[in-house]
Amino acid sequence: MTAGVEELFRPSELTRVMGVVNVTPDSFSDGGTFRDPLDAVRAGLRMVAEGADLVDVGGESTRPGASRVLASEEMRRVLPVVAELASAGVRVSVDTTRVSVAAAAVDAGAVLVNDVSGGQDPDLLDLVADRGVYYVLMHARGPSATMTERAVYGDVVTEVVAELDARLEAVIAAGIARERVILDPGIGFAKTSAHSWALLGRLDAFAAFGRPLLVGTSRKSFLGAVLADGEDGPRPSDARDDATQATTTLLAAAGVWGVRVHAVRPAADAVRVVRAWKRGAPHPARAEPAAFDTAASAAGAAADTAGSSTRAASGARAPNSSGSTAVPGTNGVAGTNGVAGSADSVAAPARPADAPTDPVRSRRRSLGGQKVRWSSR
Ligand code: PMM
Repeated sequence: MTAGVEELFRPSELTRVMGVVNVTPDSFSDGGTFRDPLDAVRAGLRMVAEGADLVDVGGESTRPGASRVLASEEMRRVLPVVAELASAGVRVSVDTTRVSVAAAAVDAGAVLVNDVSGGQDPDLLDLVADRGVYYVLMHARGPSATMTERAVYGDVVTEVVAELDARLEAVIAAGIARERVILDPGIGFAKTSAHSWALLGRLDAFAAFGRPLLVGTSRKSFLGAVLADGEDGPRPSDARDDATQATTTLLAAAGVWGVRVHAVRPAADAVRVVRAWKRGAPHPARAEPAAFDTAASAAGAAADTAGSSTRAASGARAPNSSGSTAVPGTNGVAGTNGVAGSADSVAAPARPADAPTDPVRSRRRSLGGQKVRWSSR
C-alpha cells in the first residue's frame, strides 16, 4: 500500500478531502467531463495539487435511475486512471460495487474501496478483507434504478443508523478489520432532500460507531432544491459549488473525518479555516499530531455536532498525551475529528509553543515526471 496510508485514515483534526473523478458519460455532476483517461488523470493530479488527500475514481454513474454498465466497460474506464494516479503516488480510492473492478483497481494501487452498495456483495467483502485495504461502507437501499422508491422512512436518522449498524456487523463478520472501515450516511442515496437534511443535522447519531465518517454532499440535488428559484426550479448541479462550500465548512466544524467533493480547492481551504477556527490559531504546514490520546476524546462530545441542540461539550477542555489541553469548543464547535466522542476519536493537540505560524508553506513533489504542487495542508 502507498506509504503513509495508515496516517491518512487515522483521526485528524483536519478533515480529509476526497476529490471526485467520475470517468463516466452520465454522472449527474461531472458526467462526460473525463471521458479521456488522460484528462481524468490530469484532473486527479490537479486535485492533489489543490489539496486533495485522496482521489476517488468511479466508472459507473450512481445517479438515481441510472442503469448499470458492464463490468468490462467500468473496468476500461477506471483502471488506466487508477493505475496512473497510483503510480504517481496519489492515494486512490475506487468507487465501485463490483468485486472484479475492485480487485483490478487494488492491483493497480487503489488503497480504498468505496462501496456505495452498503456491502451487498459478499465476494467484494472477501476481497477487501483479503487484501487489507480500507473500505467505505455507505448507507444505501439498493441500486440506483430503484433507490428513489425506497426513500421511505419513519425516522430516517434512527433507521439509517440501524441499517448501517447491521451492515457493519456483516462487514466485520466477513473479515474486514473494523479499523479499516469508514462509514458514510449516503446523502441522496434512497433519501429525499428532507431525509438528507435530517441526517446532516444529526451526525452526532453516528458517533457511537466509533468510526470515521465520510460525507458526500457535493453538488447533490438536495442542495439544488434548497436553492430553487421560483421560476427556474432547482439550481442545476453546475451551480451548486458555493452551497457545497457551505456544507463542507459545516461538516468540518462538526468533526467529520472526510468530505467527498468535486471542487477541491474551496473544500481544502474550508477545512483549514475550520481547523484554525477551532484552535483559535493557525497551524504549521502539514503537521499532524505526534501522538494520540483516546482518553481525551470525551472532550469532543457527539452532542456538539451540527444541528444538535446540546452544546454541552462547548468549552470543555481535556488533557492530551503531552499533558497540554485540547481545544474543543472554543468557537462553538467540537474539537475532535473522526467521529466526535468515539473511542477512536482524538482531541486536537494544542499547538506547540514554538510551532511556526506561517500556514501557507508548500512543497513540490515530483509525481510521475509531472511537477505537482502539494498543498501545505
Ligand atoms: N456519492 C456519489 C458517488 N459515490 N460515495 C460515497 N462514499 N459517498 C457519496 O455520497 C457518494 C459516493 C454520487 O455523486 P457523484 O455522482 O457526483 O460521484
